[in-house]
Amino acid sequence: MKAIYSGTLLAVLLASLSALDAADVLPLATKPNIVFIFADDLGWGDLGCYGHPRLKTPYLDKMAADGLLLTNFYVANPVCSPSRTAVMTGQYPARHRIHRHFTSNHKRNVALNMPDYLNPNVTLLTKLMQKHGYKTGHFGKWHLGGTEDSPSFAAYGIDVHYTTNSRYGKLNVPRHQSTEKMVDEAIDFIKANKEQSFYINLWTLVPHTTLDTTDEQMAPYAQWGPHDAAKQRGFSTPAQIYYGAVTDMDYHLGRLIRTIDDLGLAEETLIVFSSDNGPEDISGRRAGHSGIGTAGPFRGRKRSLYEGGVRVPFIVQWKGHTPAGRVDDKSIVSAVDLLPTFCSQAGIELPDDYHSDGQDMSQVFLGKSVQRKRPLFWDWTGIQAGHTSNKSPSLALRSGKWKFLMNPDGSRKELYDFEADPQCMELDNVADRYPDEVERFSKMLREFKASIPQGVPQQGGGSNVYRRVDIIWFLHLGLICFLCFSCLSVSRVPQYSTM
Ligand SMILES: [Ca+2]
Repeated sequence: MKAIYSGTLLAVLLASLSALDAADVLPLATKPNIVFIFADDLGWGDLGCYGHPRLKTPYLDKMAADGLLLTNFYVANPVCSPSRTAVMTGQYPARHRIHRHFTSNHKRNVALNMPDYLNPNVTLLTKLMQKHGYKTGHFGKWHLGGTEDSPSFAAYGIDVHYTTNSRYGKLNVPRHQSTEKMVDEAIDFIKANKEQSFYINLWTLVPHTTLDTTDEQMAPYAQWGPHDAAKQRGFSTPAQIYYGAVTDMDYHLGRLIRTIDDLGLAEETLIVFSSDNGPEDISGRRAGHSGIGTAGPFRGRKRSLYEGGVRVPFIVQWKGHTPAGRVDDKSIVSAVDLLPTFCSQAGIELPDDYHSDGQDMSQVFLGKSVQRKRPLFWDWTGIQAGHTSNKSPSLALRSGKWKFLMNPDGSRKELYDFEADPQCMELDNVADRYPDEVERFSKMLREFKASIPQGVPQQGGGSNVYRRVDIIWFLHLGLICFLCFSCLSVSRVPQYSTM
C-alpha cells in the first residue's frame, strides 16, 4: 500500500473556500460519465476529511480536496435496501413498499408488507441512463431483492453486473478482498467503455459487519492493537479491524479515481462518494468491530432517524466543473435528489408521469449553495438498536433549520433548532417553546405518513424505554426484598420483646 497521509482536511477545505474562482469552473459536459460509490454502514465521522482523528483515508480526503464536500447530505432511510431504493428511484422507499432490508425469504417479505424485490418497471436511474445511450454497470452489493424469481439485471437497465446480495451474484470473495475485486471489475468496465458515456454503481460491502480484515490491512494501526500477551493469543482490537477495513476500501477507491485520471477522463467524469446509512451499533450481531464506527458529533446510529442514522458523508469530484476544495454546509441534499440531478447533468428529461421526491441539485455540484424547495421526510418501521439515547421516534422531517420527529400516534414530539445548535446534536428539544411549528410539522408528518403504503411496525419501534423487562424485574426484586425485610422485622419483634 502506498504511503498514507493523515489528518483532518476539513479546516484546509474551509480555508480554501474563499480562494475559489468562478472562472475556473467549466460549463457542463454534454453527457458526463457518472460513477456513484456507495459505502455500506460508513458513518458521517469515519473519514479524515470529516474529522476522524485516527482513521487514515488519504484518497477520499484527496477527492474532497479536489472537489466538493457536503456536511448536510441525507439518505432516505437508516438501513440498506430502502436507502438504495431511494437512489435508484428518486423517491421515498416506502412508496415502493420497501420499508426494511430485503431477505430471500418470501414469507418474511410478505409479513412486512414488502415485495420480494424492487419493481423493475418503475422509473429507475439505470434504466434512464441506458435508454439515453449510457453503458451501465453495477459492481458490488445489490440488496434490492434476491429471491429465486428476482428479475434479471437487464430488466433494471444494467448492462454489466458483478454483484453480491443478489440472485445473480458473482462476487464470491472474502469481504477483505471485496473492494479490490469490485474495483478491478469497474476499472475493466471503464477501460472497455472509455469511448462512450458510462454510468457505474459501485456499492461496497465495507465496512458493514462482519469484517475479516487481514494483518496487512491492519498494519497501519499497530499502535491501536492489543497488549503483547493478548496479541500472542491471536487477538486484534476493534479499532485495528475497522480502521484497517476502511483504509483498504479507501486505497482501492483511490485506484479507481487514479485510473479515471490516467485515462484522461477526469473532466468528463462525475464521481460521487457516499454511504447508505449511519454506522452499525456495537450491540448488533457480530458488530463488536463495526460498532467502533462513528457518526461524528451526531446522536443516533444505523436504524435511527436521529442525524447519526441518516446523515452521511458526501463527496463530489468533477475536475473543471466542481470547484476544488469547496465545503458546502448550507445546502441540504438527499439521496432522492440524485436521480433528478444525475439526469439533469446527462441531459435526460424525466418522464411526464414521473414525480421525484427530490430536486435537481446540479447547482450544488457546480459550487453554489441551494435552498431546497420541500422538506425531507423519513419513515422507519423497524426497531432501533443500542443505547436508549440513539432510539428515535419513527417519523422525521428536516425543513431548513428545523428537525422534527414524532411517532405516528403523536407521541414523542421532538423539535430541534439547528441554528441554535450548529453541531445538530439533537439534545435540546424545544417543542414546548414553538407550539405553532410543532402543530405545522405534526400535520406535515401525518399527511406524509398517510400518503405512503404502510409498513408493519416492529414491536418496540419508536420507543426509547430503557430495558422495560429489567425495570419490571427490579420492581419485583424490590418487592421481594421489602417483603423479606418486613418478615424479618416482624420475626424480630418478639425476639426484641423477649429481651
Ligand atoms: Ca447499510
